[in-house]
Amino acid sequence: MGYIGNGEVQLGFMFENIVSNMSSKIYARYVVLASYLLLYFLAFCCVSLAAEPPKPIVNSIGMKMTLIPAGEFKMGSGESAEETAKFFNKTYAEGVSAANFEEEHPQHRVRITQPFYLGTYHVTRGQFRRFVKDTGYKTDAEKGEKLGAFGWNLKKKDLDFRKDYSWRTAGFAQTDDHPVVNVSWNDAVAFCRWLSREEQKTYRLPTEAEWEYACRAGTTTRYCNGNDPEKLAKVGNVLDASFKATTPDCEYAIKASDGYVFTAPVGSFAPNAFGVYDMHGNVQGWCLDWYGMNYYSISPVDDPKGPDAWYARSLRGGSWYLISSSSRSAARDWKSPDYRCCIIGFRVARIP
Ligand SMILES: [Ca+2]
Repeated sequence: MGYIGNGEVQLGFMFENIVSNMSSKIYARYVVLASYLLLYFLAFCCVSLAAEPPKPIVNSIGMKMTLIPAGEFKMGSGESAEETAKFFNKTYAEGVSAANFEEEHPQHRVRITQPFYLGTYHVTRGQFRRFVKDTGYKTDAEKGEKLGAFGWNLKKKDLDFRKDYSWRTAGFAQTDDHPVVNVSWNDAVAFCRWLSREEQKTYRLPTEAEWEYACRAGTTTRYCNGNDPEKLAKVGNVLDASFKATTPDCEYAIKASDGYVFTAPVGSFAPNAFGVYDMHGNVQGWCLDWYGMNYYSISPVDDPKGPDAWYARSLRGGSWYLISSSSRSAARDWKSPDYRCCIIGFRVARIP
């Protein structure tokens, strides 16, 4: 309609123009709305993909292994040793000093350069039994001059070293789905060697850096689910109200209940963002490294493996028996490679 001059035609033109403009605006709104919906859909897909960790693979002995992507993180505590001591003394009367936490400093950049598989759960008694049955292996608790391990003494209501304690019996009930305990670092390494032979793959203990990276799963807080120790009961089996109910003298337990006094079957709690379970509590896990008190000051950025030698190996993760400051992502511990206790187990890493 290019003609202007006739009123009727002009009105018609105006009407058509208005309708055309309205149609264009409505059309434009639909286009904008559709674009938004598409963007929301794409964003939802991306978030879903990001939030959904890859499904674990299952190895030849039925052990689930979760792929941990390569990446970078800050290793060590984000709060000062003094702040950590102050918080846990004030909240749980833990009676710890800042010196207990200095080895988590300085917080430093670490890069895990290659993806690796990590046991989705701790190695279970059932899996360890298979290794023993297949090889006739005797653990450190079952051989040598000093037989035995630290198990639970029901009368004393405390840990006790006894000759008859080993991975087979720890002084409390365990099924084959519970994490194996009373295994030394030597025993854990023997298990990895056996599994490597069986599958012609490289199985080993995770390094401390790999452990903390997998535990944090992108978080920078005390625990993989925040800073509040009371929320530990959602992600792990720690020193809690269930324990305190049987041992009223225990002053340090969190007030929340995780439902377990001793060990829990593996995978009983919520996983972290990588899809790994029980990184806080249940049992401490052996790491590959020799322990280094001052190692964080000299640690390389790429794939740190700990000092060349010391007399103790690294432990991570806290346990059903330890105070909640010990279950933090940054918390470090160590014991000699032949040490065995009913609060210590392990999980394995596999090089893809
Ligand atoms: Ca507990």
